[in-house]
Amino acid sequence: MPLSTEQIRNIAIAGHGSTGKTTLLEHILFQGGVISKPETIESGKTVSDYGDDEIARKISVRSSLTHCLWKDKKINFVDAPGSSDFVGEVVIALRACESVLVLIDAKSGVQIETIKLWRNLDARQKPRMVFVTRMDEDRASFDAALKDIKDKFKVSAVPITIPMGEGLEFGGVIDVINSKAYVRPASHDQKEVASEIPAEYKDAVETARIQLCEAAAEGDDALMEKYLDQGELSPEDMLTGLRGALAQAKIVPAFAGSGLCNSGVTAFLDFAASIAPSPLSLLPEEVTDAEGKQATISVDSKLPASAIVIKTQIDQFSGRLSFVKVITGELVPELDIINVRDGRRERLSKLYTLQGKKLEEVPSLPAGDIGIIAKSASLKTNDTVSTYDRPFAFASLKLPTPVHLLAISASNKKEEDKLNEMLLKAAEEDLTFQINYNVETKETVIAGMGDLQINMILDKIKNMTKIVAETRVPRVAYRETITKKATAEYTHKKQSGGHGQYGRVVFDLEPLERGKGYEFENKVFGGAVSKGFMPGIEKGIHQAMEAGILAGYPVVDTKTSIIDGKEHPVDSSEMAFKLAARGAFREAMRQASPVLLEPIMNLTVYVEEKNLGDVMSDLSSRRGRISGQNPIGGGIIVVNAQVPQAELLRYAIDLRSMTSGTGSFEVEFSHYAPIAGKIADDVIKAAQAFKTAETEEE
Ligand SMILES: Nc1nc2c(ncn2[C@@H]2O[C@H](COP(=O)(O)OP(=O)(O)OP(=O)(O)O)[C@@H](O)[C@H]2O)c(=O)[nH]1
Ligand SMILES: [Mg+2]
Repeated sequence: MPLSTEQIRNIAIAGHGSTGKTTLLEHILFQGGVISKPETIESGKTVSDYGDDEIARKISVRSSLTHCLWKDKKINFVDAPGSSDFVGEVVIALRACESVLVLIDAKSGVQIETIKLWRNLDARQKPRMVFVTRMDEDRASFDAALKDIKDKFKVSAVPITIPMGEGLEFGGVIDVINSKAYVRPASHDQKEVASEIPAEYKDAVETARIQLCEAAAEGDDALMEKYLDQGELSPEDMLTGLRGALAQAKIVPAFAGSGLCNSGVTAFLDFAASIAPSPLSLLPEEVTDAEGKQATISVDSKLPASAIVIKTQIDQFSGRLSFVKVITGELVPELDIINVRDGRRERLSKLYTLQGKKLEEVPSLPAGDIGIIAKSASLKTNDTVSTYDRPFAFASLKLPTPVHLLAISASNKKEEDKLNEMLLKAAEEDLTFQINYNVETKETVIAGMGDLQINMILDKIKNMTKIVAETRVPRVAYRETITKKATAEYTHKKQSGGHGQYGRVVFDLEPLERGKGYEFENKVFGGAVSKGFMPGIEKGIHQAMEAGILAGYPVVDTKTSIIDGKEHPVDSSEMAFKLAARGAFREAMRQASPVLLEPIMNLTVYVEEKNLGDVMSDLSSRRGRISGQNPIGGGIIVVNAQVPQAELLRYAIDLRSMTSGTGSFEVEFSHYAPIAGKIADDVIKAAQAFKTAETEEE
């Protein structure tokens, strides 16, 4: 029987780096009967971390899709990486899943990436559960972890399981709802089996049960009445209450366990299969139709088919894989769909699901499911595929803007094109990685979330193609402008023998407001220069503005008025006036007190309270102007500042080392501002040095 939407559960596994997400998932897949032997990160053979780069570095780099069947449900698990460099992959996992299992290390408690994740989940009103893992390790404490959650997030997580012993004494967990104990298996490759609750834990279970009943009744008036009347709730009532409260993200169920010991996995799966939100409980999706009108649409299997491409992976063996989340109807092989982005029609071929890297063909993908369309060259991440007569597009992934910029070139100049091609491919797979050519600085600039992500991309390219890339701090796109009005004249004259050249112009040059760019006015009276030469004159001004007289940066925000000039009946031409205009502009600029302008950025820094002082004094040493600092919960302060771009070129790395990896930031262009003194002199010197180097190379 094909799967129905009601049978599907999608759960993202996320949390701070190295908490044990991939290890827990491996044991979920083992307990769920997908694999017969669970592997470890150290063996490099886990289902989820299968990429060469993941195996080599022993970390997750990409979100991977797996699933298991449990109690007639198909539970899709999307295992997200924990490092902040791969936050784009976390966004993909959250887009695909109705609920999130947040992993917390029982020794370390809530860590910074988890705080950031939680904020993200709050913004999306995403239901979440927490799994306090690594209970087997020394100093592990379930209660301390729950207290940390309460302190940092101001919510009480309600235990669904409680541990039997902790740390080196950790002996397994008790499922409070179903009143079963699961003794920690003797080794991680043995299955968990249920047993009676040991007498010594009866009281603790009773306390946890009361807490659960209260949590279940809390959001449901009828249940609350029943609970107050009868003093307890049946397991069925408890499940109903918890299901409703979790779907609305009103409670946070908590589990204890250890991925590596295969402990606490069964109770979690039982809970997930019966209580985790189904796709039908998803908040309605926002859509935009062809006329730009906004609407919403909910997951519904009876409507025509529509799905969003949430991820593109170009796999060495399987080719191009488009991960889709089906929202309405059903995708089936041979279905004719429209790609809403360009209106192109396409016939689907086979459909798949994934277990890590292993493709498994499926007869259909129902509404709510996550699956794979393979080898479709035209599909891109964020595309909507649809069989609607009047198709609409789903909202795109909300990805952070890459903040770490590097100029890049191939060590071997002949490989430049191939390198660019590979970088473009990488950018297609990872939307938090971008590549652009900066015409002002004449550099190819790549942008990502951090060094780790960029190095992994470059390593992969090197492994596949042998191309070695060189990266360096990118040049800043300075500009030049003037600060006062000036008048200048220039005559271009070449009249020695044959057809000569003659043009003379007199210019007024004046500053314009910042951001106005360029204006030109013809103020010539009495036809001293004919109208026909004006286009040539404007071309000359443009040419002069491309490279200013201070350091060769583009000139902006000036108005040039031609007030007089002279032409020759035979020797004047468009070319002659172009050269005259260029000369006059440069001369006028020289007299108009030219200055350099530098880009100023709006910077938003997220930092833990304890690092605030360091971050603030560092910002002032970067010529930053701080405009605000506000606590946003979880001990995190947001600092807003305006800082010159030149001071932020290595900020992704510096902030990390200043805050032991806990700080993060966002940055966007604000405006151009003048610079003077030593700072300007240094820019001019650097530009001259660059020009000399360039000339020598030629
Ligand atoms: N003792 C113990 N070690 C664990 C447990 N879970 C994971 N580990 C170890 O912790 C390390 C990190 O585990 P991963 O499963 O890769 O953690 P992760 O959260 O998936 O890491 P990223 O995806 O890279 O963020 C590995 O060395 C695991 O063997 C656990 O329950 N107990
Ligand atoms: Mg992992």
